[in-house]
Amino acid sequence: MEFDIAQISRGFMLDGNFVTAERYGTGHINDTFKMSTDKQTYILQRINTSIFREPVKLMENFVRVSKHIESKIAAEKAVNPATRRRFLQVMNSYKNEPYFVDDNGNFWRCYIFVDEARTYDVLEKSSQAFAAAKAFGAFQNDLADLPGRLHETIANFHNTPSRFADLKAAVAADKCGRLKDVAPELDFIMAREAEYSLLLNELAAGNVFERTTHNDTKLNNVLIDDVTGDGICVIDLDTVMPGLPHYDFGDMVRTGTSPAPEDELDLSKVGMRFEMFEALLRGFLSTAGNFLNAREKELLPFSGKLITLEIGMRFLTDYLSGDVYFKIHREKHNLDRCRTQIKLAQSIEEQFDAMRKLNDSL
Ligand code: ADP
Ligand code: GN1
Ligand code: MG
Repeated sequence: MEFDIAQISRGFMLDGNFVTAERYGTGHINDTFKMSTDKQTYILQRINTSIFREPVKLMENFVRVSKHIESKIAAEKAVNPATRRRFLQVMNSYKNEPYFVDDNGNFWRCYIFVDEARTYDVLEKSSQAFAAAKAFGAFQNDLADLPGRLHETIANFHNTPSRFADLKAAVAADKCGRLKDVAPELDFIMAREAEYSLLLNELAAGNVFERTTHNDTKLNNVLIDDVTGDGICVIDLDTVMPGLPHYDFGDMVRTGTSPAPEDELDLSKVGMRFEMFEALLRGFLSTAGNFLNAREKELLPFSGKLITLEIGMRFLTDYLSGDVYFKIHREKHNLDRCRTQIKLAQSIEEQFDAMRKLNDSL
């Protein structure tokens, strides 16, 4: 293994002694390990500090958020041990900090592994979509009264016009000579420019409101309980910061409705499954419905299309820039990812009237 995990584990105040560790999960940004001592299983992560430039502030957010959620759960059910599985319990280092810096300057964090639950890269049934969306809605609801404002861990993270400007800059630079591969994808994205500022215009007009949102609600960022099927714990808190509820709902539509993975090569398998959209909508509204205003609700179907296009343009930008942001595991991986997003956006457009009708009826 490229890191001495046993050594790193000794930087944290853990229960027991290190036994084993393995790489874990399919995230594109951090390095994640499942690690066991003789007493307890943990998740250990190396924070990607070329992306998250201020890891100390990031961990300050992380702890504030997880403690706030813990307090909500405690208020609800004081002594049920199962409640310990519903938020991330961060382990402190021997310096009493919620992170550990190794000899090479790497930032590590560690929290308790939630047993008997798992994440899904592709959802199998609509009850999982309902459960996941309900959990992400509850997450926003729980954080509605978080005192103060969180740090912005990545500026303009869901600013679609700014992401579009980044794409145009990558096109102009064509640093790797890859522009020739991407004409249809680029055309599709360019043709929809007028839509990219819609949510920000609504925000500026005071029709929708900034809240504390997760901002990376990929469906594999919620743990689904193996026994009950409930969305037990929202994870991957790096980008929890001020945002619009639509960023979260949109990313659920992007990642929860297609039957194929984000990097599927056979595009005929990619599309928006209406029953999954319906389950996401019903699940999200079951917990977020009471704090969203009428206009915010009305814009939920649109957010699915917008965030799908936004992430599609980020994959394309990274492909053109030489794969410097998202981890890739094969040649053209980012282009493949971009293509699924375009296919999905197309499928959303085709079903958009029905999506809107359903939304209006709820
Ligand atoms: P990334 O930022 O790389 O996506 P995540 O924090 O989402 O990293 O973790 C990667 C994967 O590890 C998740 O998709 C999930 O399967 C698993 N995981 C993360 N935290 C926990 C936890 N506390 N308990 C169990 N599994 C976890
Ligand atoms: C990244 O870390 P992960 O894999 O959950 C990215 C998201 C993208 C997603 C695309 C900090 O999420 O914004 O939507 O990949 N996270 C960051 O799969 O950029
Ligand atoms: Mg993740």
